[in-house]
Amino acid sequence: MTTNSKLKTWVEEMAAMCQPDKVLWCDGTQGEYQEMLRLMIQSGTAIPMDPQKRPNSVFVRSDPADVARVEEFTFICSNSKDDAGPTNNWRDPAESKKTLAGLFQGAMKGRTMYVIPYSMGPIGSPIAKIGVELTDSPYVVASMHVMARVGTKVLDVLGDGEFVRGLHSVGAPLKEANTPDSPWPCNASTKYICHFPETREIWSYGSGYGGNALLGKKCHALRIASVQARDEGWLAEHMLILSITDPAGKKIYVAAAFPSACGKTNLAMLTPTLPGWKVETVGDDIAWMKFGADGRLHAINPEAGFFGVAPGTSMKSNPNAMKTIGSNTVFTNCALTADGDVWWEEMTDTPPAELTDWLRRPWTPASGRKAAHPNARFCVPASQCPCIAPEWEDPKGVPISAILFGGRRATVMPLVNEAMSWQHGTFLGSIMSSETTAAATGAVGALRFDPFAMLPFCGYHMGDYFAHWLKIGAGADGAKLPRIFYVNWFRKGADGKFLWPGYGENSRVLKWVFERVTGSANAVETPIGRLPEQGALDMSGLSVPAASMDELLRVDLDGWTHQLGEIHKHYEKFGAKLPQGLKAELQALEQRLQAAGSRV
Ligand code: O2Y
Ligand code: MN
Repeated sequence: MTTNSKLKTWVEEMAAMCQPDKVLWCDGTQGEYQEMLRLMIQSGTAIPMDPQKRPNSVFVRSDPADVARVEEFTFICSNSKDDAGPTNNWRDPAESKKTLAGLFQGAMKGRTMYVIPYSMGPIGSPIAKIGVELTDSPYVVASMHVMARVGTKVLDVLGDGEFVRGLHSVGAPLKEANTPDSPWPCNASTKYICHFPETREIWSYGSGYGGNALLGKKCHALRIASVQARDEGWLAEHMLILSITDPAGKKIYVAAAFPSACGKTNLAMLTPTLPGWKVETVGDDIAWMKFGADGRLHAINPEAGFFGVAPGTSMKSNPNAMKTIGSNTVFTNCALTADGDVWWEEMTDTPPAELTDWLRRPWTPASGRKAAHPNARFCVPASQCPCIAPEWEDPKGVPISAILFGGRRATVMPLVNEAMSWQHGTFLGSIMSSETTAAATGAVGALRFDPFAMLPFCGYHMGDYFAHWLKIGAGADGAKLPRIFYVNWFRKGADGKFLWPGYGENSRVLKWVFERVTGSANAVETPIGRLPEQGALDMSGLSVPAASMDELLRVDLDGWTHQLGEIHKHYEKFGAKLPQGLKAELQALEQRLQAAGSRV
C-alpha cells in the first residue's frame, strides 16, 4: 500500500463510485503477472500458447466492437475550448465529469478494481513521471506490466508526491460476482476516452483495447504529458529513438516521428545493409526529451514494452521484432494456426492452408478476407529485443543528435532533406503529411496533414504546440540542438512503384544523417532545404537505377509550388495561434521557390 494520502483518498472515492467487489493494489511482481494470465485464460479472454513454441505467451481475441483507438470518442476536456484547439474533440470538463460519473457509478460491480501504480520512464529518472491507473480489466493489468514499470517500487518513489490519475472501466458490470462474463467485456455502444489536462486526469470508459485502455501510453505519455511538457519546458513526442554506430564505433542517437502505418517499429529495429554499421533500439513509439546539464536534449523511452502492429511484421520486414516475440508475449486479434501458433498477413510468403481467423471462423487463402485484424497487436517486453540498446533504460536519457520527420508521400518529398535551422525544421514538422488514397475519405491525392505525427495525441491547441517547439529552439544553444531532417521512403515513379527499397536500405539515409551531424558529409542548398550532394549517399552494393535516384533526390519545384495552397489552408486552421516564425518560414519558402522557378 502507500502512505500517500491523496492517492488513498482518491482510490477510496473511485471505489465508492465504481463499486467493485474488491480493490487490489498491484505489486508488480512476476507472480501477479502470471495470475493475470491465469485469470484471462480462466475467463476465456485468452488461450495459452504452446509453451514449446512461444513460452509464457497468450492469445487474445477482442470483441469486434473494440479493436482500435476510438478517435471520435476521444476528448480533451480543458477548461477553455480554445485550449483544445481545432484538431481535438473538446468537451466541457464539468459536463463530462457528470456524464462519466453516471457511467462509472456501479460500473465495476462483480469485478475487481486493480490499482496500478506505474512509472513512465525508468523508475526514479529525472525525466520519468508517475501515474496510477484504476482498472477492472486483468488484460489491462497484464499489458501495463509489460508496457510500463509497475507496482510497489513505484509507490516507494512516489512517496507523497503528485501523480496522473487514470480511471478505466470496460463498462460491463456483472450482476453478481459469479455471473458468467463475456470473453472480452466492453461496452459496445458507449465509449469515452476523456482527458482533463489541467487536473492531469484520464477517465476512460467502455473499451478494453490498446491506446483506449492502457492509460500510460497514448493518454498519459502523449496527451497529458504534452501539456506537462509545455508547462515545464520539455518535449513529449510521438517518436521512436534509435542509436546508429559507425564502423569506427562512434555512436549517435536519433529520434523520429512518423504517422501510424509508416514503419516506425521497423525503423527503430532496422538491420543495416551497410557493412560495419549498427542500429540499436531505445524506443519504438514515444520519446520524452529534456535539456540536460550539458545543454543537449536528452531522450528517454517512457515505455517498457512494444505494443506493435502484427500484420506486415515478418522475418523480411523486421527480423528483430520477430525474435522479440518468441516468448512472454500477449497477442491480440491475430489468426490462429492449426498447431496453436499465431499468424497474420505477410508473416510468411505463403499463408497456411487453414487457419482460424480473428473472428473465430475457419479461414483458407481462398476465403477472400483477412485472417488477422489489420490492427492485431503483439505486446512484449522491450528487454527481449535482440537489438535493444544497452543504455535504453539510462535514467539520464540519451543525447539526441538528429530528429527525423516523415510521412507517406508518393510525390514531391525527396528521400531526405535537412532543415536549414530549428525554425525551418519546426516548419517541416508542422507540414508533415501523406497523400490520401482511394481507401481514405476525401479526394485522392489531397494532402492529409499530421503535424509531428501528433494529430491524435497533442493534448492542447496545435498552434500553441508549434509555438512551444519554436520556444524550445529559441531558448537553447543552437549548436547543441538536434539537426532536423525530413525523410520519405515512399516516393513512387511514373509506373506507381516505390523508387526506394526501404527497410535495411534506409541505413544509407541514416548514414548520411550521421555524417551530416558529425560533419563529414556534404549537402547542396536548395529552396526546400539541404539535400545530399551527388555521391554523398552511400549506394555501394545497391543497384537503384540512376533515373530513380535522380527522381528520389529531385527538388520538385512545381510540386512544392502546387502544395503551397494546401499548406496555407492547413495553417488557416490555427488562426491567431499560428506562430509568426512559421508564417515567416512559409513566406521564405514561397520566395525561394519563386526565385528558383524564375531561374529555370
Ligand atoms: O489501436 C490501438 O489502440 C493502438 S494505437 C498504437 C499502439 C502502439 C503504437 N502506436 C499506436 C498509434 O496509434 O500510434
Ligand atoms: Mn504510435
